[in-house]
Amino acid sequence: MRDSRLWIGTIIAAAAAVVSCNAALAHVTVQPTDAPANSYAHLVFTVPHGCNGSATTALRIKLPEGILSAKPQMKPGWKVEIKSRKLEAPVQGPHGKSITDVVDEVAWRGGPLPDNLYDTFGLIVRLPDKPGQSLYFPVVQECEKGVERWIEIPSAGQGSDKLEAPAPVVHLKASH
Ligand SMILES: [Cu+2]
Repeated sequence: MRDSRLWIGTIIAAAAAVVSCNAALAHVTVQPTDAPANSYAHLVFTVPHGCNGSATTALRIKLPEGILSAKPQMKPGWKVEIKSRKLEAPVQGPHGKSITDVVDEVAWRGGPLPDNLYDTFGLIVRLPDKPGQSLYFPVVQECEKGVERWIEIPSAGQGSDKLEAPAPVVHLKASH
């Protein structure tokens, strides 16, 4: 009894997700969703569809506070832009050197990536030493026609699954 109700709930939730996502398969997401704090992580952002059927021509990712180094993947057919910002005060980096500037935003421009194909965009980052913290990576997807903003951040106690266009998120685990 309980199982069948759960199952129906899942179907309703899935149907709602499809509607709120313009009949899309999925959102722009990041893998892994959990990673050890204070470590290097290879993040992979997946773009599963265009903007309402229109091909993707750019993916811009805003990096959250606390990431001291970031390196985007080189992708044939895409130009990479790296915008940095100055820190208010220098901080000590992982290798003991002083860091004054960090990557603020990364953008890949090119493609176009057709709506019926997917692609992935990689980023190697140094994750902050903040176990338990959730790091949100707001993403703007630009298309030949239109734009999708994956920038919603859930309020406390709310799940990302309730949002129409959630920002990809990485949860920091205790480091070993
Ligand atoms: Cu979607």
